[in-house]
Amino acid sequence: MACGLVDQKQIWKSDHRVSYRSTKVCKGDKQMTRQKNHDANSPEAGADEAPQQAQGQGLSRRNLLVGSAGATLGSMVGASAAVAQSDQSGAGSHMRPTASLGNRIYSANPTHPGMTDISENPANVPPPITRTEPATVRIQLETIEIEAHLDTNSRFRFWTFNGTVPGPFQRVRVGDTVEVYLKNNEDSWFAHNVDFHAVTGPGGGASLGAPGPGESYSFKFKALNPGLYVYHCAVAPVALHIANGMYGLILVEPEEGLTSVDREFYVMQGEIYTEEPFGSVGVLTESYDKLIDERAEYLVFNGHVGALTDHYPLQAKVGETVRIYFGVGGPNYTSAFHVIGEIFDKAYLHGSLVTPPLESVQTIVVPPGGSGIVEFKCEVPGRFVLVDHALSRAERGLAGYLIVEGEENPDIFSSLDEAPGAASPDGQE
Ligand SMILES: [Cu+2]
Repeated sequence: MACGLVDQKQIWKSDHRVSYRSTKVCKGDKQMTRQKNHDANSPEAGADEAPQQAQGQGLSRRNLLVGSAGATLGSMVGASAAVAQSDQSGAGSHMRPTASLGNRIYSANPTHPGMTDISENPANVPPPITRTEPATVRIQLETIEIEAHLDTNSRFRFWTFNGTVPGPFQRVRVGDTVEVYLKNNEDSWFAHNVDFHAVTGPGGGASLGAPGPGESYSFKFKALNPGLYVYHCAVAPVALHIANGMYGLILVEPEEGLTSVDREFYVMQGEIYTEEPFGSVGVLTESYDKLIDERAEYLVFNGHVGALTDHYPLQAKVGETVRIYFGVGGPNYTSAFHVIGEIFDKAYLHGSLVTPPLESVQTIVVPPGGSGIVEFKCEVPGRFVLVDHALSRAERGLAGYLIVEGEENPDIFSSLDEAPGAASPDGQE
């Protein structure tokens, strides 16, 4: 089918009360039929017809609201995987599964066998820039819509840059000329583009194009200001494109670069709005009504529930320094980013690298479309939980782990209770 100007509202959901501008889209008719075929072809087609609350999940989560926050959050994610396990086996077991179970589930993608998981590995940060002169840097993005696991027991059609949420971390140097080449995958249903907050120019680059499926566009910009910036799709309705996963970070290094640290990580927070309640089973449907009412069902670090607990926990060793590049794709919720059991030795608020960092900070506030950089030294081993300290959101999926391995440091942290031979309270080795 040829590309044409199509009303997204009709394609995407015919009974919307709200109207928004038409957008150039190809293969519009294919989309309606594809959704049906897609479900019918799925091995889980029966379950897909009527997503339902996973039995026992609500109870499990309530029962876990005891003990330390770290134990609660950790158990919560384990419980989620346990529900999926019982759903698949019919055994009804609520035993805590191993992390490898989560990996296996997320790796099974019946509709896109070549794609295993949309979560971006937080360790995927390009190395620091060592050159001392400006250069021309090419950024290649492909917008890909892909159905993948949202939780261990549900799937969702994510909209992505390069197949991951968040999209790939970009690293340039102030003064660089950045060439952006964006291709929209031919199997997309919608038009997409990109707005880099690091751009000085209309729309951050989004005003220059909105390619339909199989189309491309490109632009260039000069990186004038150092800092950590969000990028996102800006095709209307922009909030929907962001909610479905179209966001990432670009770091513009200052001339002198950043201080050296042992580990750098890339973490982004987002909301997902589904018609079905949190914890439902099957292929979930996006909800425009909940989106405009800002009533998210899921909140996630790096794309899906469990991404930074089951799948890609951050890992470091005692004595190492850690830097986290943190951003909020949103589209709507401001984050109170906190790492339970750590203090940020330095916090570059709002991603500013020309303003001196705050020192010794517990929690940073990061608005949608904003960022923050935090640095700290890992003094003691253990499991440290990444959260938005608006902690109700942890019950909707928003948690990650930093696993620090190494020698205990009792001068800094130790129990005062004598408990020879007893396991540690949260089950860590
Ligand atoms: Cu988009």
